[in-house]
Amino acid sequence: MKQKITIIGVPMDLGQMRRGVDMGPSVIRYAGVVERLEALGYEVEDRGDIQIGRPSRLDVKNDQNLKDLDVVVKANQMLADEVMDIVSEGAFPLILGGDHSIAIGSLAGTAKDKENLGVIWYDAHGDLNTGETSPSGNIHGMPLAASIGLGHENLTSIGGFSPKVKPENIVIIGARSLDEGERILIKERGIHVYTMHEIDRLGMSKVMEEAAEIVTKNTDGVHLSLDLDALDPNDAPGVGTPVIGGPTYRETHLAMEILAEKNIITSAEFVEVNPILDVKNQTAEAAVALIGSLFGEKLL
Ligand code: HAR
Ligand code: MN
Ligand code: MN
Ligand code: MN
Repeated sequence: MKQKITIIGVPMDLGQMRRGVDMGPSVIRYAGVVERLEALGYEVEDRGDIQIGRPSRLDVKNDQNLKDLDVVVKANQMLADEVMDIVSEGAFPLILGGDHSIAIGSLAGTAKDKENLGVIWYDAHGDLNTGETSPSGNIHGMPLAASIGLGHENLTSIGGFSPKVKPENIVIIGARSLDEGERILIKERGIHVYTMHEIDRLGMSKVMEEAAEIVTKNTDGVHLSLDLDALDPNDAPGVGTPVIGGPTYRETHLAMEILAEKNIITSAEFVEVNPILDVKNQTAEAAVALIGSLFGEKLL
């Protein structure tokens, strides 16, 4: 029997400043995520969306360089509870974003019952800022820092425990835009990073082999956090912070296929799809195709 997959949507767009990414869960559904997984023989439950307490105004609250902190915290706490419940039912949590600030709740939920969670962070960015180091105050640039216990206490304490992951169990893949504070942190904490340089040099296949080994060493589960802005903007234009020179759709497919073969992923999220910025739902369709590959879809 295949493990049941439970989908939860998080229509969050307050972790950054470009409106529209709150529609991500909805367009990923329209691109056929449930049907795609059912065609692979999975039982799929869609729990619908977390209710974000969206402020009716569009002016931003910004204390301590943490924009809309309270709403982001509240939504992440709800997500953490929901993910814990999914895990307790024995299902695979598949989380649809929403901006990347929701990874704080995803990781709180998936790390709760685990000794050591491994994390694959597939992203153009490091998301290792805190209010002190962030150039933007956007919380979607901070979830990985919060998950290793750094930053504002309201962010680090989501789920009622901290840290969620140890730096040595994290692998960032696809990085090509890192801020100064993030670079220092990566070196200080020994976070593994495969930048575009390593992907160019070693090839995606070797990078994924090495990454899989790192995240499974001394861990009892692996979360995949896939930010669609990791992909080259030619292949995934519908994102708020595109950075040129990323892995292609094909290379990312290969990455997902390797993870499927190794059968190591125990929870996953696909974030940052923004239909307002997209071209004919291409980015949502890419997300669904990648989800298919992650769950073992093959041509023959
Ligand atoms: N590093 C920059 C910041 O903190 C940009 C972050 C962009 N983040 C995301 N998530 N899209 O990866 O503001
Ligand atoms: Mn239940
Ligand atoms: Mn990100
Ligand atoms: Mn990113």
